[in-house]
Amino acid sequence: MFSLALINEFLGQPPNASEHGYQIDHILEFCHWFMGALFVGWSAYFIYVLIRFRKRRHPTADYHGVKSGISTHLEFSVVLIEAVLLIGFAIPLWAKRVNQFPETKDAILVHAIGQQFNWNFHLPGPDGQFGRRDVHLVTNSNPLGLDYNDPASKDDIVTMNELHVPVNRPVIIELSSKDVIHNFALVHMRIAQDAIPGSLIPMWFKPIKTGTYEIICGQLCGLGHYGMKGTLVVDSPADYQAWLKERAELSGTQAAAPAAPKTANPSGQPEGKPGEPAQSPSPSGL
Ligand SMILES: [Cu+2]
Repeated sequence: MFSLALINEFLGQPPNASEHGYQIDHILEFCHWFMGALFVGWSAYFIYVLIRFRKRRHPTADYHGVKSGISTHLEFSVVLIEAVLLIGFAIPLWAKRVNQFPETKDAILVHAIGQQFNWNFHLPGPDGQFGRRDVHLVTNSNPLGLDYNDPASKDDIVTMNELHVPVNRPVIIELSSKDVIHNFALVHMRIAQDAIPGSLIPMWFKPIKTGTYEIICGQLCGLGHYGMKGTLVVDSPADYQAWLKERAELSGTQAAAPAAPKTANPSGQPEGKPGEPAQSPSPSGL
């Protein structure tokens, strides 16, 4: 098992920090070893054929070829192993990730909204309710269009490129985008998901190690794509509470300043759907 783990490290995979990540790593390890064996096997066979059927030894071509069925058996075995990997391991693992979500009462709920070229995070604050968002309220200082006249918004926490979560608690992220397709990738958590304008896509993971990890955009989304990075901080429960308190105080002062004028929005949608393009603040990560 130890030597198996080495191939992931050798190929540059950062250490896993999520509960389910070990399952992903095992599949990756097996695939890497299997592909390595295929590479060595096919390469050796190629060299053997080059020597065995060289022109000097066979000045005239043999139009009947080799009659042995060994290559058919070999190819069938490869197809069989690949089918077992896909149907027996990869699809069930994927299905578990997308079908078996944790109870929302046990989980940390976060909205993540991609935009060229930043990740915005919206947390519901102590009341557990996400405030109303409206695309018409989007400004440079209010990138999510949070409606501060909505009582549920008062304690909401909005951050850019920085997300804190507590260790050993499931985190459910509802993902969307304000402009183009991005990809919210947490490599250390072994999880990635496209953020698509007009869609709200859930994903989840459970961090098991405290630390600071990178959030990247895994989808080429424009000229500043390379700079679309954020930080995921997995805190101890006490540190997480301290961060929440600090952010809640900050957002309280933001909410107190009536920066957002009330606009006519008869639809009263609970959340601004990010389908319409909104003006983006200048990219800070560049
Ligand atoms: Cu992006």
